[in-house]
Amino acid sequence: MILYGVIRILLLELLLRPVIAANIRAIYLFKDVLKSNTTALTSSGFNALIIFGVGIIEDGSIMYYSNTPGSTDIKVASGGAYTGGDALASKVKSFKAVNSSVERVEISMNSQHVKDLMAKPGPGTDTPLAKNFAALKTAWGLNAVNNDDESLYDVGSTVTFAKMLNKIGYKYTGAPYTNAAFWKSVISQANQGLAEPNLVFDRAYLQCYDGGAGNVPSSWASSLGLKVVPLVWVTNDSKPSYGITPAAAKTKFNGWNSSGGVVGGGYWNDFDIEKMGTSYKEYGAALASVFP
Ligand SMILES: *[C@@H]1O[C@H](CO)[C@@H](O)[C@H](O)[C@H]1NC(C)=O
Ligand SMILES: *[C@@H]1O[C@H](CO)[C@@H](O)[C@H](O)[C@H]1NC(C)=O
Ligand SMILES: *[C@@H]1O[C@H](CO)[C@@H](O)[C@H](O)[C@H]1NC(C)=O
Ligand SMILES: CC(=O)N[C@H]1CO[C@H](CO)[C@@H](O)[C@@H]1O
Repeated sequence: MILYGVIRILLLELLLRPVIAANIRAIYLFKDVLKSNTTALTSSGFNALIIFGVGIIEDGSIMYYSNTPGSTDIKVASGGAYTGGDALASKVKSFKAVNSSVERVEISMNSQHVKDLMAKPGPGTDTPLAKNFAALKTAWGLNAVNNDDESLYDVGSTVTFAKMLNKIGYKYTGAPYTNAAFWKSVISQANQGLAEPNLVFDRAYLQCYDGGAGNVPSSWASSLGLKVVPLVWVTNDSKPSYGITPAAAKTKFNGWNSSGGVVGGGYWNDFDIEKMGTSYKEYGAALASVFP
């Protein structure tokens, strides 16, 4: 009896552990990471931070574009080396410091120059582009590259790029708001023949605000063949009608959780929380209550 009980508990633990560990609590960092509140970001229960505003230029160098008044654009990797400076490197690395809730840091970019560079010089790991991504990964302690493509939608070069990044240790993720057919193709081709934990494309952060306001996470999960992480936009003065309070976010996350097809939730974005003087703690708690 006792042995049976122990085995049952062990089995239950094994069954539940992956589910519990899989809950994602994400926030996009729109504000310059050197200016945002790191203490709040790492102590409010978020386990995934996604740094917005990274981009590739023609020669394969990588930029961190400023979206914050008073900040300047910084070339963070070039010629196969990290060029972003020590302050930025220690800041990004500190996101996963001891006692931080953060387990994963991603950089988010659009598709600029990806198609050209995948054609020439190609996806080799000895190209300037690949070496730059490898150098940035080491300097910042990165886990994944997030594709925020909202215009090009070229399946072939996107899959080639995702596989190149995976060879140098990155996971690949997306931030869809529309064009499910594109994302479905990218996900199935990038992950062909692979299963967890070896997926190349392992997360879809689904925009459920602005152009994606009508998105239904459970339907997207079925279309993509991958559970999704629905995103809402925090209270803001840019497009106020899409902003929601922590209480309203919790209600949305609860509803989506009941319908299935989700593995967590997240927010667009930290800049608005600080600008509007709302609370990281409250937004974090809303997520944690639905996705512990
Ligand atoms: C940053 O966040 C912490 C914890 O939430 C808070 O105590 C602190 O006042 C904030 N700092 C600034 C400059 O807003
Ligand atoms: C981490 O948290 C524990 C418990 O609160 C504390 O004792 C320890 O000093 C913290 N470590 C760091 C590096 O902040
Ligand atoms: C979220 O959905 C799962 C699966 O249906 C369920 O077990 C869990 O209780 C739900 N969470 C909340 C907070 O309702
Ligand atoms: C729905 C919502 O809370 N939107 C807010 C976004 O930010 C502006 C500026 O404070 C508010 O007026 C809106 O109510």
